Amino acid sequence: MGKTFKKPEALSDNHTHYCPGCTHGVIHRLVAEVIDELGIRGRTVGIAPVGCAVLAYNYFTHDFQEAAHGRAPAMATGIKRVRPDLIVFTYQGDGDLASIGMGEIVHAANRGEKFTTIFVNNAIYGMTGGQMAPTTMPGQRTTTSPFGRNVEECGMPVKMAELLSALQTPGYISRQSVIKPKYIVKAKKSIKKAFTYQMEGRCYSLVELVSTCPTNWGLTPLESVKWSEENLLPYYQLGEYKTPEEN
Ligand SMILES: Cc1ncc(C[n+]2csc(CCOP(=O)(O)OP(=O)(O)O)c2C)c(N)n1
Ligand code: SF4
Repeated sequence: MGKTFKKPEALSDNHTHYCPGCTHGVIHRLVAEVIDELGIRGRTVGIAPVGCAVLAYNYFTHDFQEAAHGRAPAMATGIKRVRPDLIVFTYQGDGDLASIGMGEIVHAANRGEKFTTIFVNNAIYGMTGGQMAPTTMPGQRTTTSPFGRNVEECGMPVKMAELLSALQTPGYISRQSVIKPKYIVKAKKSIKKAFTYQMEGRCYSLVELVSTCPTNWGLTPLESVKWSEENLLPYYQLGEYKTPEEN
């Protein structure tokens, strides 16, 4: 009997190190499916972040580089400028991209660097044990905000898709989610669009993906989906925030 469901060629056979209910694996699969469908595996380079996805290079069968914390956009800029024929993407968490790497991502997007960013927003620092991130929700308890995020002291959570889409330089900026199948279908379409714009040499592209971190949220995988849908999605509204056609 033929296989009806198989692993994309862009994904390796390695066993995952991600926690049960973590959406990093779902996002890896979506990226790999898009790479297969676009036929670009032989010329794709991913840039791994510092964060739980630091080991992303173990899961993809195309080339990968590792960047210092938050510096993936600088590495992607260098690779893409030297080899514009390559398809380059950074894979970054919210601690990596919106905290230590905030300057890097804003300037790369503003320069209109022609690579793609996959931005995983799980509202917390996962790898280091659950500290508050720029994206942590008001009142959300973390190891560094044990009484909940205090917006008087820390401000409101940073909305990266909105912030980057305010730049005048043409780009593709979208926010999707991967917590349920109905969101995953749209997320994949957006990731494919982002890579396609890059293939056409059009613009910088970023897809933010509202995710989960059951381990550091202290919830079960199912509770995490519910918490994400009830607390993150009303604040981090899904949709396409900027398209190159609008510019
Ligand atoms: C220069 C530097 N500062 C701090 C750290 C510690 N550190 C490692 S991962 C991380 C945060 C990761 O969080 P996020 O980017 O949200 O990814 P997640 O683990 O949630 O996927 C931090 C602060 C580091 N490795 N290097
Ligand atoms: S700590 Fe959180 S982000 Fe990291 S693998 Fe576990 S669930 Fe995923």
